[in-house]
Amino acid sequence: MAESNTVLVSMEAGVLTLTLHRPDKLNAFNEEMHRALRAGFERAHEDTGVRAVLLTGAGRGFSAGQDLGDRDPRKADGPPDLGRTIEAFYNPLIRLVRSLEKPVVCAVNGVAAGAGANLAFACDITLAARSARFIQAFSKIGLVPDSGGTFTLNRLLGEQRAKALTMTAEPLDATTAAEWGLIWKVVDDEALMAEATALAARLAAGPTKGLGLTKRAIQAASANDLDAQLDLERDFQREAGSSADYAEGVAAFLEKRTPEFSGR
Ligand code: T3D
Repeated sequence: MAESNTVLVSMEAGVLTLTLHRPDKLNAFNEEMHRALRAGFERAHEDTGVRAVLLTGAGRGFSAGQDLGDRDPRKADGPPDLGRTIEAFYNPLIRLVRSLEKPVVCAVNGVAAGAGANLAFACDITLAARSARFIQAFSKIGLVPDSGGTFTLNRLLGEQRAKALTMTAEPLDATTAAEWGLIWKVVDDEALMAEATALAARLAAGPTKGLGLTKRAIQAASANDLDAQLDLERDFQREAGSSADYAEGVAAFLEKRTPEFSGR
C-alpha cells in the first residue's frame, strides 16, 4: 500500500484503523487523501487478517468534504468536470465501504461536511462525539449532494428532512442525527475513541463471515420485496451455516464457554 501522511493506518487485533489526516483543512479530501483512503479499504477487502475497519479523523474535524482549494475557479480555464472526479474518487470510495463484507465502524470526532458527512453515513455503525455536527454543505456552493447522500438521507429520513437538510445546509447536531437514525449513537467527546475502538475490536473478534452476510442482507432489503428478502435470507443462512464460526458458536453454547471465532 502506498505510504501517505494524509491517512494514518494502523492494525491491531484484526482492526484496521484509518485516520483521515489533514487536520489543518479539517481533513478535506484532496486526490492524495482519496488514493490513500482507497488503498486502505482495498487492503481491508483483500487482507483476511483485517476483520473490521475503524474510520476516524485527526484533529477537530472528521472531514470537510472536497478540498475547495483544489477547485479555485479563479485559477481554472473553465468549469471543472465534477462528474469525472465523482466517478474517479467519491463513487469508488462509497462502493468500497458498502461492499466490504466486514464491519466498518466510523467515529465522527468533529464536524463532517459535504462528502465527509455522507461518508460517515455510509459506514455500518457510526458513533459521533457529542460536539460533532453534520452539514450537507453542497447547496452553499451550488452543488448537489454526492457520496450516496441522496440515497442515504432519503431512505433514512424521508423526503422532507432529506430535502430540508440538503437545501438549507443547516448543521445537524450529533444528538439529533442519532435520534433521526442517521448514526448509531452519540458519545461524550472524551470517550469517543475508546468506545469506538472497543466496538471495532469486539466486531473483529466476531464471526466475520456471518457479519459480512448480515451487512449484505440489511443493505439488500431496501431494494427487495419480502419474498425476495426471504429467499436471500435462506441463501445467506445456508452459507453461514457452513462456516467454521457457526460450528464454533453452537459448540461453545453447548459447552457453556465463550466462543473463539476464527472469522472463517
Ligand atoms: O469537487 C468535486 O470533486 C465534487 C465533490 C464534492 C464533494 C463535497 O464535499 S462538496 C462540499 C465541500 N465542502 C464544503 O463546502 C465545506 C466547507 N467548509 C465549511 O463550510 C466549514 O469549514 C465547516 C462548516 C466544515 C467548519 O467550519 P469551522 O468554522 O469550524 O472551520 P473553518 O474555520 O471554516 O475551517 C478551518 C480550516 O479548514 C480553514 O482553513 P484556515 O483558514 O484555518 O487556513 C478552512 O479554510 C479549512 N477548510 C474547511 N473546509 C475546507 C477547508 N479547506 C479546503 N476545503 C474545505 N472543504
